[in-house]
Amino acid sequence: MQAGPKQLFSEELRGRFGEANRVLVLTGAGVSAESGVPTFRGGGNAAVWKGIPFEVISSAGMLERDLPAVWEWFNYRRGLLEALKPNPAHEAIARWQDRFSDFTLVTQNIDGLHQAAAAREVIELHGSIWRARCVHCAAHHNLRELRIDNGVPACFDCGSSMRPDVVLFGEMLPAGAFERAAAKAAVCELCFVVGTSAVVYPAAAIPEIARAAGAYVVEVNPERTPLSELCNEVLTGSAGEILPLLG
Ligand code: BV8
Ligand code: ZN
Repeated sequence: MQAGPKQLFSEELRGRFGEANRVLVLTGAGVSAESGVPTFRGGGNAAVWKGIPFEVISSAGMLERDLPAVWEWFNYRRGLLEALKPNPAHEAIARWQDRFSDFTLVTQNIDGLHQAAAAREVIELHGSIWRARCVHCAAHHNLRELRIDNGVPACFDCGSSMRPDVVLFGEMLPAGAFERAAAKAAVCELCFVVGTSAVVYPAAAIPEIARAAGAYVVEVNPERTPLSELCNEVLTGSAGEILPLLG
């Protein structure tokens, strides 16, 4: 049944939102959709770039085979992001960090839009498109300051190739990132899963951990996902419209 905005949330969710201390939000590409960032899945679309499916171009294997092509793909996406701004969903989530005494924001996104909306602490499970790192030494470089439009940049410190500081398919997540998110999921009272198709692991395990530990899990997405069944409540619609209504 289609509910108007007033009935969109259950009384149960309103009550829990008003009383919770420990809240965790997991976001995916859909939270940035209303800023103009293309999603990867959903809406029947599968992202393809120059004929290459994104799960291939964004993979550890491609990095080994063709690092210049991987840079070209991320330069293209960084170029699209440059002009984009956070939307009301990012802004609502940033407000929540001051509303709840123990608030954790975990994102699969690499776009930096949560930080642009003034989110202070973000667990970035898949890295950031705004950083490069050296394949050899520990050096990291800020790509907001350093323009890289062509070719493979060399590390300032050791001269080796740099790569985008993102987690590609087949790569491990940054040390400790999943563990920190999982630990918070295991103790949160309320867990929001916003704008993710919930098919990429281990990120999709975060709400599963929360649910198994007894949290109230709420999905915000215009489409159903493999996670929908497990959720206590599914809010069907766009994040930019729904989240500001909560608070
Ligand atoms: C790893 C960065 C260990 C790069 C990305 C089975 C079990 C466990 C793992 C696997 C498995 N099979 C395969 C794996 C491995 C693989 C995986 O999960 N594959 C899946 C696809 C089956 N995982 C990995 O490789 C991970 N590493 O497992 O390490 C290991 C390593 C080596 C050897 C052994 C073990 C690393 C995964 C990291 C991938 N990196 N990003 C880049 O961006 O190019 S993934 C990519 O998908 C995105 O960046 C994003 O981070 C991620 C998830 O996508 P979503 O955010 O969910 O976005 P999506 O487009 O899918 O969905 C958008 C949703 O928004 C839709 O539901 C839509 O309806 C909704 N929406 C639209 N508009 C709105 C909206 N919602 C709200 N409001 C709106 N307005
Ligand atoms: Zn180096």
